Amino acid sequence: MVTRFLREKHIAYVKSLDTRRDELEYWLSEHLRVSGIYWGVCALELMGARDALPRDEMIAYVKSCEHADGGFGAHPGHDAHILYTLSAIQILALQDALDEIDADLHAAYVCSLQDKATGAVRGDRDGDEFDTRFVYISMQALVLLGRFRDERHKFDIDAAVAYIALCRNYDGGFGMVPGAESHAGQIFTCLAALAIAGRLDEPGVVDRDLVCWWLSERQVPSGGLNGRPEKLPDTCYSWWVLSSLAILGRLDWIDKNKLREFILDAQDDEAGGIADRKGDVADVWHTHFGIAGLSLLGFDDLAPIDPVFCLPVSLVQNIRSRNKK
Ligand code: GRG
Repeated sequence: MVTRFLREKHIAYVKSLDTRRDELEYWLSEHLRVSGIYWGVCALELMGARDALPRDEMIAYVKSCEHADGGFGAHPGHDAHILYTLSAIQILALQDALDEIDADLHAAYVCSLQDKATGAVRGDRDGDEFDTRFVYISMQALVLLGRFRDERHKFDIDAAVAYIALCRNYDGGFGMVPGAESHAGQIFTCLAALAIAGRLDEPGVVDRDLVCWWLSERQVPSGGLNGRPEKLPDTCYSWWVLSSLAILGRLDWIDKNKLREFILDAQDDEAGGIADRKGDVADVWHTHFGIAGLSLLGFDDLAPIDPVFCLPVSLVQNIRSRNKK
């Protein structure tokens, strides 16, 4: 059983990811490369290793994924999608390089994806996939760009909140679209979107006791958290469940020490990185969300993370004070 946080190994693991170009996995993950960089860079920042990756090269790569009519793809030549647009903007924010892009261009792209009749947000211009993830992503992207509640960009916050309310279920949770099963990941996106909009207390939307009961029920005897009933625990829910509880001020509704044990035991004690659970192969997604969970729990001397933005608290504070000016 691994009982110590392996900081140096994880830093080395994240740094190694970009040098593995001879491995099949590197090429198989091209479709989500920009998000992979956000996960890696954010994890490094939480571990106090901001300079571990080459900044200029990273910024140039992100900009090579930019589309002239707004938005970012996952890799150069890939279509723009809201998922990668947020990751690109988050990386630039983490590198203090947001002034290298045209904020109005990307804010216009994000706003163009909202269906003003329902408040829902589609993932890309050509598709018809709507998902509560995209509502949250639009709001976070607009805040980072300094264009939230900006008269030049029409994002209908009331309609978005009404759409989220429609996605609420009888068990207090939220799903991907109206009528879809509650899932911890979607609960995070809905609560975080409501938090950004300042509407967590919207009448009839968030039943704090009920949803926090549902979330705390996600902890299984091993200490790990699952994303919905009867599913296996997975390190990434150390973020989706915990951040939701943190947004509602109920982090103490789970056993923190047992969860830490579960996350630490999923570490690869040779090559570094964290897996979904003990014995599985580590990857950058679980490494990031495992470390983000430990940060929320206040363990292992990690930089504090903001539960709404999934970015370091210090960065979110800077962005908020910049937006106030
Ligand atoms: C900036 C933190 C941040 C997020 C951006 C992408 C996104 C917005 C949110 C994703 C929320 C979400 C739905 C997370 C869950 C992802 C996941 C592990 C899905 C797996 O679902 P299943 O059904 O797995 O395959 P289970 O665990 O239910 O068996």
